[in-house]
Order: sequence, then C-alpha cells, then structure tokens
Amino acid sequence: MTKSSSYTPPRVWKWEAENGGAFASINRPIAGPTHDKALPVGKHPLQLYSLATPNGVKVTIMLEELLELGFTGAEYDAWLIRINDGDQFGSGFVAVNPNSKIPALMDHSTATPTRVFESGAILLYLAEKFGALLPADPAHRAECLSWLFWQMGSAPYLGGGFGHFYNYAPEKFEYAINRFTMEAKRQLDVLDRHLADNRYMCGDEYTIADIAIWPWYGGALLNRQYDAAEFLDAGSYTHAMRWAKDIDGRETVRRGRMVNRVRGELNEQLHERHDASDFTTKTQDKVAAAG
Ligand SMILES: N[C@@H](CCC(=O)N[C@@H](CS)C(=O)NCC(=O)O)C(=O)O
Repeated sequence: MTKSSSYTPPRVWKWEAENGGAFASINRPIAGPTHDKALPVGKHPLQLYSLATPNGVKVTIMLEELLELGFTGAEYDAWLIRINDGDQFGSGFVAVNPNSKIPALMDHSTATPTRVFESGAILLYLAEKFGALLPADPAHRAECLSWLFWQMGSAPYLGGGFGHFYNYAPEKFEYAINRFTMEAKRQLDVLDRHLADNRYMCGDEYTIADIAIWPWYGGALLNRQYDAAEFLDAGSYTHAMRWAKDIDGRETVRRGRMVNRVRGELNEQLHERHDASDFTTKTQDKVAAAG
C-alpha cells in the first residue's frame, strides 16, 4: 500500500492553475472556442482535420485502405491540427467537433456537408458510405461493432489511465500506476485470448475493428507508446503481438501513420496530405531539403 495523500479536496473545485503533466497547458474545464479561426477546405470530398495520434491514425489508415480498395470517392485532404498549440479550440474546428478533439471529418459530397466526429463514428460512417471493411451479414457485423465499441470504451484506460500515469504525469503515483497497469494488462489479455483463435478481430476478415484497435494496442505492444512494452511484458502476449506485427506490415498502414505526423523520422512525417503523390514528394525530409 502507498501512503495516503495529504490533499483534501475543497467543497467546490476551482480552476486556478495548470495541474502539471504533459498536457497541462491545453486542459480546460470548459468547452467551446477560444478564438475565431476558419478551417481550410481543399479540393477533395472528404476533409480531415487531425493529428497522427492513435485516434487520428485510425482515420488516415481507413482512408488509405479505402483508396487501396479502389474507392476513389475516399480521396481526402488531411489538415494538421496541432493540439498542443490549441488548434482544436478554434471556432471552425469546434463547429465540426464541439468536443474539441481530433479527429474530425467533413464530407462535402453530401447534399449539405456532413460533419462527423469521434473516431469510431468516423470509421463506421466511412465503412457504411463505401460498403467496405464492415461485414454485411448481421452476425459478423455485430461482432465487428462489438469490438469497435470495445475499443472506444477501453482505450481511455490505456491512454488516459495507464499512459498518463506511467508516462505523462508530473510524478509517479504508485496507486494510479498499479490500478491502470492492472487494467491495461487485463485488456491485452482479452485481445490475446481472442486473437489466439482469430487472425483478425472479426475472424479472417480485416475490418474497422482492427483499424480502431491496432493504433492503441498494437502501438503499445510494438513499443510505440509510453515506452512501456517491457513494463507491460508485451512479448508475453504472443497472439496479440503476431496480429500487431501482421497489421504493421500493411502498406496502407505505413501511409496512414505518416499523415499529420509531427514526430519521429522526417521521412515518416507528412504534415498535410492532399494527393497520393504527397507520400513520395512532400515528406518533411523533402520539405527540409528544399529549404
Ligand atoms: N473518443 C475520441 C477521443 C479523441 C481524443 O482524445 N483526441 C485527442 C488526441 S488523441 C485530442 O484531440 N486531444 C486534444 C484535447 O484534449 O484538447 C475519439 O476517439 O475520437
């Protein structure tokens, strides 16, 4: 047991100061825009406003998968939203997502433009729009949606719970790390047991369930998040690891991970994507070389 904190909560909490930690400067207890700023609109029907976090790359992987399958209507412009600079609080962004979080999508191919926010809703919207990556028969569709919504409910414990306290919090709180490590490992075991009998989350078919789950849980297993693979004993989840590596080998995933990425190797960063050729001509190393 860790010793109890000396902090006694006041009767009514007040927003007085940043509370420390990696994202302290953008955390606010109120919603709504902080400034006026219109969003740019490009030439394609789909306009994505995002950043290459696990929630963001779900959508860019989905769009790259759809394009690879030949759905030209899935062409998109991807605009960079720098959440550490507060771009998500601009009036234009808040009009697309009142929750001020990436990813957010506008579909201009509909009679009046359609806004979609929440990564799970965006995946489902795109799967239904193009009739792809979501099984058609009711039983498989139910299984796929069950895992999609499992991800939406589970990942906040991995990211906001485990990742936050293991990596981002200003201090290492043993109670919080233990609590969320317990849950993160339980979730990895859920995946591992399921993937022992299934190639993908919904059997033999690669679907939006894989696209939703992989960036979070594949990312943790492949040590791309929180530098915690050893701490979580990632190698012991052999079936989930096999699945994580399998999906990591997809060319569509490689491309999807590059879009709106602002960290890591320059040749893996494509800050904005407006055309398929941008992957070879406009990565950040080429931008830097061009001066
Ligand atoms: N449930 C949402 C979560 C989105 C989310 O948390 N986005 C983060 C980045 S991964 C964000 O935009 N954070 C900015 C902020 O909290 O101000 C989804 O799946 O779309």
